[in-house]
Amino acid sequence: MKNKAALIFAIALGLLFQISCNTKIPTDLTKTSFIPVPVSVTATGNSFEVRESTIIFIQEELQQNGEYLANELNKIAGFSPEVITTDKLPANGIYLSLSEGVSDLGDEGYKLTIDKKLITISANKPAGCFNAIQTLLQTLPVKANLDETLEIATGVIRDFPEFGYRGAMLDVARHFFGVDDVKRYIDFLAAYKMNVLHLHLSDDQGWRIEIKSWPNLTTHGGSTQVGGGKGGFYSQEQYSEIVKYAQDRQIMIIPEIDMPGHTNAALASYAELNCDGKATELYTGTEVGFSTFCTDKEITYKFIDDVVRELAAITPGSYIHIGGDESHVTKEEDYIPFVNRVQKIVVSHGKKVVGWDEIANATLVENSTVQFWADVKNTTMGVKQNAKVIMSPASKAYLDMQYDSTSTFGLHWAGYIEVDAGYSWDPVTIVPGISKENILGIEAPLWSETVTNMDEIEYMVFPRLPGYAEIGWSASETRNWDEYKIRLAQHGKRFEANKIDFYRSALVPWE
Ligand code: TNX
Repeated sequence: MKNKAALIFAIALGLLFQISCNTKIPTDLTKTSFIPVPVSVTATGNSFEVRESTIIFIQEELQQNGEYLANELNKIAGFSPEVITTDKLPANGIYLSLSEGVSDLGDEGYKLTIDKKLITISANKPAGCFNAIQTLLQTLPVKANLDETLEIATGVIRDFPEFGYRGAMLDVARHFFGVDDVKRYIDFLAAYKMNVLHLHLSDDQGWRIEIKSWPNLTTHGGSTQVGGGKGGFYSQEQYSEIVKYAQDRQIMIIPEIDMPGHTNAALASYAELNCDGKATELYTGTEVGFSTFCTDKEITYKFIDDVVRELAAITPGSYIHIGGDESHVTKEEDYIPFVNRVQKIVVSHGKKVVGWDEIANATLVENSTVQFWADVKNTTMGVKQNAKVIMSPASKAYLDMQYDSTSTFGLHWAGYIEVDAGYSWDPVTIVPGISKENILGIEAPLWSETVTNMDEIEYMVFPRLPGYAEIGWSASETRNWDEYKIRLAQHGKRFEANKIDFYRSALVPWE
């Protein structure tokens, strides 16, 4: 009997101890593992508690942000705070505002002030407010236990990005990924304040966007993929749904139609696009550089004009990507006038051109952007023509490169990219002779020859993506692998809670 009482006492004590450990209240904001690391974090030693009764007050223009935050808090805590529009600073709750006094923080910067009773977000634009919300969410668990109180350490964060372009690419042509997968990919980007998703919509193996004036592109050209699966495509309606989902998360979609090479899916769908007038067979292999549009047929340009017109009409972002890479079977004397003419088509539909670095061999029109992936000479040539550059060095930023020789998926033609190598480079010094003013920012492309489903996407993307986000957001002098890997390790439990199938690199001290 006495023993039993002692046992109960011991269990009770143990429980109490566990509860008090679980509910340890955070009071030092500087201890939070933010990625990307903010410009400045100051702690004030107290804490704010998020409760069911916490109200989100918003200025009118921030409706979207307010609803997003309420929805995210619902996912974490199982309750959805009320969102109320007001112009007056409230005494309690969370207040999202577009205010003066932060003009030095730019379009995407923000000030986040956490006091005992009130959290205030001040930004110049909704994009800044959205970024502040991501910072705030990183102070909370991804999913709270029922008995847990949601406490946030108090303090002040001032923050703004180093580069305006922080992107990732998804190749939906080699393997097709449906709308829900793309939305999940967008959520990954949003969580780390990335603001561009480049969709590689066409290649030799598949055409993935409905073009109403050329319907065979998708019915035939979209009907397979690498390895011979059934492929797929987005209707224009589905594409618009993706665009809207991205827009609500401050992410711009850049659609790519790769040409004049990487075009077998189109060439198989329409015989008249081939120089010999014969449609090619569909292709399910992984070779590159064997296909080309017929650059001296007029119908080719009528086709491109139709495609770009329809695509521009459903793309609110300012860019159309024209590919231009690895056109090994297009003669140089054909490639250059082709790119020159296609740039004009894009501009005539009100969009700016982006192309892989090869397009710098042509005469670039004003506002064209060159995406560096492999060739320093091309990129330098682009800058000499006043083009801006997006940095996607294959040996550093390609999400389809294997981590090491034991990786199950991925390629290694540009080398292995362990998590430290993916993190430790500077976009400004990667191409000699160009400077920061020439660079829009960075993009990490995921090519999908070897990647067939969401789990495999996640394995290649995590944990490298947060590192690319930090390279785009945080100044190079503030970045240091030994310090970063500790913060990254803390995000392991966030990946787990989000059911992200990530690569547990031995270089990161996961908990
Ligand atoms: C090169 S990068 C390509 C793609 C491949 C990729 C595989 C670039 C502009 N072209 O067609 O998918 O390598 O890593």
